[in-house]
Amino acid sequence: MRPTHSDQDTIAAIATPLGEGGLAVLRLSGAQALAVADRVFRPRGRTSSLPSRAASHTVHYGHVMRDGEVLDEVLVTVFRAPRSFTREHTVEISCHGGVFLAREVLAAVLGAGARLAEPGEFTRRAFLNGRIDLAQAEAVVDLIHARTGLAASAAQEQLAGALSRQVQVIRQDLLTTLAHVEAHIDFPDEDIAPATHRQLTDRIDAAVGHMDRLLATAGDGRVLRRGVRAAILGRPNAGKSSLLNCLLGHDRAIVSPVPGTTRDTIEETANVRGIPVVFVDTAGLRDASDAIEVEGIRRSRAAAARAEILLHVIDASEPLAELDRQFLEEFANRPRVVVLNKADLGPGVCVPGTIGGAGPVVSVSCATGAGLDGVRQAIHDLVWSGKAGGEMNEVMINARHEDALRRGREAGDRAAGALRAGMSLELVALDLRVALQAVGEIVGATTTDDLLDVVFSEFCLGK
Ligand SMILES: Nc1nc2c(ncn2[C@@H]2O[C@H](COP(=O)(O)OP(=O)(O)OP(=O)(O)O)[C@@H](O)[C@H]2O)c(=O)[nH]1
Ligand SMILES: [Mg+2]
Repeated sequence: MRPTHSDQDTIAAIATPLGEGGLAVLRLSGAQALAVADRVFRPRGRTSSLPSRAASHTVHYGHVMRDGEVLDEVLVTVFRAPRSFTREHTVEISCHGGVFLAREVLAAVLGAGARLAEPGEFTRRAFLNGRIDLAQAEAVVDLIHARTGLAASAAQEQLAGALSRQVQVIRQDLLTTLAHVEAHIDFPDEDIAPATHRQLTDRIDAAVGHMDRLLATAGDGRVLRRGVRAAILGRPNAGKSSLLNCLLGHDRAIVSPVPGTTRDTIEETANVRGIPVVFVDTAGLRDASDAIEVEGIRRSRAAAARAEILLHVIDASEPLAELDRQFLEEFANRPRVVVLNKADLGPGVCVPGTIGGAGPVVSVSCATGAGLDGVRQAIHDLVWSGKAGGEMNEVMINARHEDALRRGREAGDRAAGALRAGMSLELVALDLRVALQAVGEIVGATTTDDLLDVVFSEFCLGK
């Protein structure tokens, strides 16, 4: 949401999650942050002082007061502009946790002249004041939402400017080319020398190639941000729920020797070698007569349709059933891991060599835990197989960047085509400007309020 108030206001919010924590941190930012803090804070002890008299990056012990009463015992940290996240005067008040107390301290601060911050408004100010660019602002959200170490480190790279630097290289190539093209438009009598002409098209091609390499990271970015869905399928009693529990490391689904135990789908996320994987346990697939089971089976087929990866669980202690053959064929072209379960019951009737089709086949025992690492490895390999590696690995674009890059790439391609075809330089310049505009949106060099609203609406309060 767009701040309905001015960007000049001094804003405050609780920056820690509301709940029964040991501490809560309240953040205050704006031109009046020190004055507002002065009004609620009474320093205690010789080394503490009022925020307005404090040096930057110092911590002060004292009390938050309201109506002459001590509200809480706190530590106040002072950051003087421009040496803060927002580049404004910033005060952080660490008070005791608990929903009630933190809210009381916030109320005191609001009563002293600050207004409640909108979601993402601190980060929005950091962007507006040139502290970070838009891609870095988005990385703050990614970092907060990261569910695995790998996702967090990718977000950290983006926050540190890895994506922004690549985007700047692309923009620089486009800008230099545009400057050349415009110079020739201004002097229409001079023909572009063949060597210069080649240089210009080469440079646009380089920018387009660079955009392609960034676009290729979109899939990886989606994996790390949203995770992948893996549906666990198979006949009743094959051990699907047991596999889910083993992969999660705790008993989430009910396991029983009665076929048809799981009737609804169960979802839960686990960290598989750095990839957030949403495992979906489903009802066993068979020709059921009971109406609830029929509905359960319909849901498991739907879960399979929505999943990026299928884990087909087969009870290897029994001969391969007709239905398993059917599934093996039906899902042959999907990214799939065939899990031969119950390996502890002996060599098994059904062994890896007998399973036709592509894709990994792993023997496991959910009873003993043997082979589970093989399942994790197979999932990992399916997700990352054939993906761009090397330096690009740390840069993973999101859906907004992807959209901007597609538009930028198209326009860049048109510009190169027009230049090669000897079309009017005005047309070339026009497409270069469109490309620049699109690529600039990624870092916020070219923005609109609407765009900022979309980006910052993802944020929670206090960020
Ligand atoms: N010996 C052995 N038994 C297993 C293994 N995995 C599962 N079981 C047993 O097989 C039975 C069925 O397991 P579940 O995990 O409930 O099977 P399911 O595929 O979820 O079954 P439905 O929900 O009914 O479709 C239970 O009695 C489990 O204890 C295994 O690796 N070895
Ligand atoms: Mg089950």
